Amino acid sequence: MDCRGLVRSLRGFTSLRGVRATRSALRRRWIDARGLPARGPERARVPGAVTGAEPLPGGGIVRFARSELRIRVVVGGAVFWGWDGAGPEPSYALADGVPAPDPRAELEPDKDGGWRVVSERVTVEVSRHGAVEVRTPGGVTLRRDLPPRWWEPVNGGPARWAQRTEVPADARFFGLGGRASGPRLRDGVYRLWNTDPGGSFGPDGDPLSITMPVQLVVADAGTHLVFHDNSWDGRVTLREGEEGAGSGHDRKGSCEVRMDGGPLRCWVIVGKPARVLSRWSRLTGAPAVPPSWALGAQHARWGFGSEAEVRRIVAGYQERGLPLSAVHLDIDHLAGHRVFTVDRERFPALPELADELRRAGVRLVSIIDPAVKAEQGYAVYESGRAAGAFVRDGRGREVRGEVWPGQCAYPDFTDPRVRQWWGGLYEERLRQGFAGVWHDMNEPVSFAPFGDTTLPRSVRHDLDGRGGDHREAHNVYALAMARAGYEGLRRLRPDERPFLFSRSGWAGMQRYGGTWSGDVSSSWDGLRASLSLVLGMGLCGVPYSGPDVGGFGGSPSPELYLRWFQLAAYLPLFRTHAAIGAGRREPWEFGPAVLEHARAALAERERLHPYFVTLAHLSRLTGAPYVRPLWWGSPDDRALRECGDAFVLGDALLVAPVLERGVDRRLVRLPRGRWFDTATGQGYDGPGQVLLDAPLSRVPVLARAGSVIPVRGADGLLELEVWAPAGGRRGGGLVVADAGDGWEQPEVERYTTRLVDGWVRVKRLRSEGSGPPLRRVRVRGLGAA
Ligand code: NBV
Repeated sequence: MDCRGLVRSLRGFTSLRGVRATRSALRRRWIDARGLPARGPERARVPGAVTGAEPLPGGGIVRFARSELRIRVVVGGAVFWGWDGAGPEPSYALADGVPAPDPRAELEPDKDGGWRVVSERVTVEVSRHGAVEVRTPGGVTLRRDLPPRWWEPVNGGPARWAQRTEVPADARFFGLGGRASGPRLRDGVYRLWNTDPGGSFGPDGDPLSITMPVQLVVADAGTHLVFHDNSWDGRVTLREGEEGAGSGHDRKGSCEVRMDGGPLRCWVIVGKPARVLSRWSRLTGAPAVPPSWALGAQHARWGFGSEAEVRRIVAGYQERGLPLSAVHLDIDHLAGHRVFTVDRERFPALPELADELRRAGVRLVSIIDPAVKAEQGYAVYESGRAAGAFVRDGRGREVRGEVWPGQCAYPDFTDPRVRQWWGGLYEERLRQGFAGVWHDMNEPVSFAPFGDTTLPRSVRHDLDGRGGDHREAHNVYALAMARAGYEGLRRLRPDERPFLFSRSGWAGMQRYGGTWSGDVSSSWDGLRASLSLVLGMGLCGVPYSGPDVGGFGGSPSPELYLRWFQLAAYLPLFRTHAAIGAGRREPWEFGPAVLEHARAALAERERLHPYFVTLAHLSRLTGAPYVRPLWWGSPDDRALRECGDAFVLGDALLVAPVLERGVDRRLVRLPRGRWFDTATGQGYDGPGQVLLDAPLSRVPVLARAGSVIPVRGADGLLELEVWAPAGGRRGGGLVVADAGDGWEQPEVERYTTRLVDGWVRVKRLRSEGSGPPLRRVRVRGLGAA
């Protein structure tokens, strides 16, 4: 662990808290020993031979000797299939139920005794023994799922299952939630069980707080997303293929998903990355658009400790003319760490402080942990108990865990009544003047010196009326908490978009907000890991995220801090944060040179604010993440698939952060097309690699020729930065102007660009009504002309 400070601050953990955590861990064991009988002997099963089929709208049911497979292509082209009678619902991931079946997709027999469903974008071929192959309309195989296997306990109980899949030899895997070792997921086993990293993690940290059975598979043959809609504990084993260098002996890539229970069902979406993400967001919900202030620079710290310290930090930004849009208060502002309370000695007048900051353009954001101190007389606990809100064991007794406030009870967010109750509690946060919330410790965590740091697996959950236990509810706990918080905020303050981001979550969490890296280590490895997390989450449909700038627990060197700052200035959530006892994170604490370079990064972030607003809205409309891997527009460029040290921000910018110590130049891989170094104006043609200067003062950022980037002009008005298109080519871009923090959906302005006789012609496509005002245009990339 790189964080001596953190260790120092947690020393208490080894004493009283340690004893209590040990007791809690023993209790967990005991509860599970009684609540979850040993599995006993199991019987293995495979589907067996095909026996018949029944067409239904969008597909049908194929029957086998020992199972059946239900296939349905839905409008928009996503394909669902489920074994053993599994349908697409109930599902925590789906936003608005199941889309209608595609009436043109039909189940038909094939010549080998199997069946297939042919649709406009994809063909699903089912073999006689239950292998399922997904092909492009041109007949190229994207994936082949071998017949699944089940292991059923002879004495009843959930069946485990395994599903092995072959993919083309050149395929690369991405996603699976937030993975620190990515963005490209190399050979290995990835667990599906949301887990608190316990204060620090680097690239080896796995699993982390957000695991999702969502993979993006990118190959020459095409890109597809596969989602195993199952929230149980599981493991995904990935093995990349190998090409036989023209010998014809390729080794295919493979993926095996093994789950401890729950349905064997999945969704597959095929197409270009942009299309795949657009369908995925239609299925699981449009990403929430953060209020526009949440796209500015934010500062957090565990351990401000007092109102005076908050004022000191804000004044530090103001005196130096550094923009700051929000300050986040961590658990140290709570009374004894109790959720929905305030420590009145340290924070005697929070609403007044919030008001004062707000007038200076700075919002307050509050941490919210799910665990409620189990203490008589504590209003939140009492009201929760009265509402029957807390999880119980199989014998009906409230289950306790150990977290910051001491012994705690855990709301069952999978119960709609509990979500309603919990959402109402946010009223207190609004009264204190908070403008947004930050959900933490919601994997959920219960401290334990051994075993799992979470609730016993046997505790009961409502699961929206179906009933079940923590084995199924664990991974969706934070998702359901986010729903409770988001819906509560919408009810309480209907005119403003909620700002919520959450450490843990699951597929669909983007409907309620974003996430952040969690406790990434203050090291160069941690810096790399933090980019991997943002890219991976974006590909799973969660576009708003960012790291703790400087890492969570340690004291970054000035250089590391600066490089982190420069990276995060181009990420959706731009927030400095640190643990109690860790080193400083204010830009002025690292010497005058770092301050000036950080100032430049902040100024650029401010200038790009309209671009971030545009990307946030486009994300809502199209599902495309703001931050995308380099292969986003050219998934067939194999070199780009390997590249995890740069990204494209929207369509227009390519950002190449410095992720290594002592570097002042770096290689940058370019996708096809012409790119301008925004610092020098020099143009380069991709695909290929260029060596660019990366002095301490900046990281390389390139603009795509022909692009239109909305920026904030010197007078604060939105203007268009237009990069000259290459001769004979057209360019263009979309702009969505900031319409405040309410629900108004601003118009999408569409621009095209063209080079005509050495002039750049920028055209706005006609819009309905009077349209937005004319925009000032600044052209770059024309050299001296
Ligand atoms: O609330 C304290 C921290 C918080 O600062 C951090 O951002 C979270 O990821 N929290 C974890 C709990 C303590 C972890 C050691």
